[in-house]
Amino acid sequence: MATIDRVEVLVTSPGRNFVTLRITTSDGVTGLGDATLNGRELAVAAYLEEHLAPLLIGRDPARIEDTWQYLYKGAYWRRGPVTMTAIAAVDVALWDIKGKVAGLPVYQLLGGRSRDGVLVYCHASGSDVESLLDDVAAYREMGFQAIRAQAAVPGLSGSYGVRKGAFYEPAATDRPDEQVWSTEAYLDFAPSYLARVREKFGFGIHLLHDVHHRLTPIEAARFGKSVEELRLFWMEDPTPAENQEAFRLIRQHTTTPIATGEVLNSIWDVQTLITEQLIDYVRTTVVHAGGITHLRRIFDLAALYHVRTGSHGATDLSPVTTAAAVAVDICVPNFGIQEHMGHTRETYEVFRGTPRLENGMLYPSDEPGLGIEYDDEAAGRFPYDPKYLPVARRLDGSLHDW
Ligand code: KDG
Ligand code: MG
Repeated sequence: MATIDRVEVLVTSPGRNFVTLRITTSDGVTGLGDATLNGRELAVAAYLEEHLAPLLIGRDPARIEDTWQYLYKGAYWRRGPVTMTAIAAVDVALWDIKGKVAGLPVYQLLGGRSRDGVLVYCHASGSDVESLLDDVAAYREMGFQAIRAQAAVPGLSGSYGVRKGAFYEPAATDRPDEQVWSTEAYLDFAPSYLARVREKFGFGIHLLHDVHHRLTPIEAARFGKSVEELRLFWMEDPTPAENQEAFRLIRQHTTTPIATGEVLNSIWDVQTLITEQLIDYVRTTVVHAGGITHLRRIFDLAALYHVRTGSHGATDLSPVTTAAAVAVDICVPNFGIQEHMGHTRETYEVFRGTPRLENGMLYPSDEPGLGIEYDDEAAGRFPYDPKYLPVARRLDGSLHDW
């Protein structure tokens, strides 16, 4: 029997920070898992290095489920982003190894394709409505069929999702950026620019919008109602989801589809949302929700309640997560859509072999495992660069949800 011989935690910053776990077996097979938790990277790196690596040495790499249970139940302190990201990294690395040992891509181990490709949505944004419309046009030109639209609210520095430069980079050094937010200004403005996108591009594209946890349930209900005629694919994170029951109120008032879950980490965090059919899309991801093993459990529960998948896929999730996400997405019967922002050229120098993007669809690699190689030499050129996500403050100076 092969055993786990080596566990390495690799931290690099090719355009932004990534933490990667690499497990090597006594047969010399390596597996990769993403362990990136944006703005809190080193907490997961330490969890892996100090607490999980010593437990993994000598274990059978083939026992993925048992290892998952061992790390989850063995912690005693359950759930939470740091723990679930660390467990996810181990889980994904072990699936990568299993695929390489079997000589099969991971999606074949999960049951094989249920569809030809994975529909993705990209991010269009603008500092004003005209530049948002130009950006949507550019993404249409590139072949995307589903587009998230975000524009800066006039007079506010804190509009979520507006890209600066080539890549949206929500992080600053030293201290978090302090941004200004007004719910009233947003609610007055956002429906009008979404309407402009529909006017210009019609209903032939899927149109998405991320509220980014900024509204109370009743405000979210009002927003959802005001954009019903625009037939959004979804409104994302209309209200913070720690309080799952809050979504009942939104649901009672609007038929605009609801997506949530990118900051949630376990099946228990989405249990009420799913079983009461309070959402339409669950956005938990491989990296922050316990890996392939746990995410499939969430998605299977969701399938029973007509909830489809819509996994988070921002740039702060590494190409290892993209590959693992696509392996799951291509298999599960209740797939909905996959977020895909892509990465910088430097990131692709470190992580080689990402899934193929064509006409707004991602296709998994047919290499054994996940098909991603980690280039140590390239990674060494990009040392860790501490960064924080921004915070948002209301006009009176009090903190709001960013
Ligand atoms: O690190 C935080 C980002 O991943 C998040 O703000 C991105 O909301 C996001 C999205 O939908 O991509
Ligand atoms: Mg989001």
